[in-house]
Amino acid sequence: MPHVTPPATQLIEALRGAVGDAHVLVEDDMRAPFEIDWTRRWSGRAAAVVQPGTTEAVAAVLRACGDHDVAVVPQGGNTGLVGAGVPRGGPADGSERREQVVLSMTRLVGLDDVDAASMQVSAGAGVTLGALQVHARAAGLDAGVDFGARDSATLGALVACDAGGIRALRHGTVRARVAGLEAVLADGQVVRRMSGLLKDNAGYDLPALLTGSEGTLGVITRVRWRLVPRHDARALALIPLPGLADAAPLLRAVRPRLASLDACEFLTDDGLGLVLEHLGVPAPVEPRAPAYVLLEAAATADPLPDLADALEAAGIEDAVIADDSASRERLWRLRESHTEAISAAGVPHKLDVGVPLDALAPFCDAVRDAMPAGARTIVFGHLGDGNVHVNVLGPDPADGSVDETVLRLVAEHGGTISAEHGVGVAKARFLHLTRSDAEIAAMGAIKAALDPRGILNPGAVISERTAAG
Ligand code: 2HG
Ligand code: ZN
Repeated sequence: MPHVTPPATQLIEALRGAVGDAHVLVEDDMRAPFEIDWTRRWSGRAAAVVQPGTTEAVAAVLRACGDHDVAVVPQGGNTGLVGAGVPRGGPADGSERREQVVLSMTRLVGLDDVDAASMQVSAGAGVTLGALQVHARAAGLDAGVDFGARDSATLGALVACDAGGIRALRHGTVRARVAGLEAVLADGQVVRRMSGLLKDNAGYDLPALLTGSEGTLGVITRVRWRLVPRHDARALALIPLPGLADAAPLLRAVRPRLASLDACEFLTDDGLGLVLEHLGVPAPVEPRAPAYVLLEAAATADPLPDLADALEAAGIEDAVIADDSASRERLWRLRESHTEAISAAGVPHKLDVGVPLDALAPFCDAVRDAMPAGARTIVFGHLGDGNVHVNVLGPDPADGSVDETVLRLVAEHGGTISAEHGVGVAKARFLHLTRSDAEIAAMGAIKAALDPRGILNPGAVISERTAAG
């Protein structure tokens, strides 16, 4: 009888041919860290994890997966929170049940010299945000994007989900940082626009299309990153407020008077309490208040006088001011540890949403009121962007009604179901709540044109199954 190689073995052999034996992980314990997300809410089984070291190897992986009709899940630092970077776990997420391969991009770490004249740099998709920041600062510039997971999150993934973070109110989301991209399409073709020309309107803007496409239209391999001026002089204020409703008027009063405003975040005492307990540190202010705003100003010269003037004009009398780096870090740690403190308390329902600034407080109240008895609802986020992180502890993580209730409230308040983490598989079936049928149909047409076999990150962003109504 002739010997027939089983399809799974053929796939593994093809992948080994594409990236080299050492970079195809097939053993359970080797694959495991790539198969579950940070929240522990999303997980699934992959036939293999492949770690290409070049763009050509990425192209070879996509061709091999296409030949074997295997789905490809691109992954960066695996810090995503919407299930877009780990294999699909089961039919509940609406994805097709076929073999999946995790395409880990962390070996693509080339980082070119900074071009000071254009204020740009070319970087591999696997470079971490933290490494880019260090590199840019050494050249007297900065990355223009920052958030807590900076030392794990990778640039390709940041672009793929159009990440936001704490500096978006000044510099925009990652989209504003993209001067060009290199990416591999589903059929293995490489598209490259890395010249960084500021003015280049020759044809459709493919980098713009791929930005925020969450690995469903192509795999980003390199990024031409637009840097920003470096501002070393910083001053931070933590402002206690009687309620969240006071946060929007505060921002409105401060913003026109403070050109150096670099970050504007909000938190509530529920979240702060959890963080203080988790870190075992004292409260930054006594008496505690129901809500807080963190305002940071950054410039080349000390921005503290401007910050103080702006606060005075806004009628703020009590604020904790941090103008040296140790006290600034202490305050920022209280904000940035929210995710970790919440995760230590359980597996949360986690919804990254955006609402117009004036709707932020009423939306947060409505969410709290709508959650089941016994639920612990923690809201915090980026005030300047109307970006709310809703975290709900208590209800079963598999209970989809919590997510649906929150997202319907988002729609009622004129917002978006995804602000900076992406739609992923977590919210694909709710896309229609804040995107019209015409928009979803156009997205589907683009997806079908660029990935006709549907091998790229199936189940993310667009789903066949949508929530009723
Ligand atoms: C943040 O702003 C992150 O800290 C994470 O976007 C938000 O954990 C979250 O809900
Ligand atoms: Zn955030």
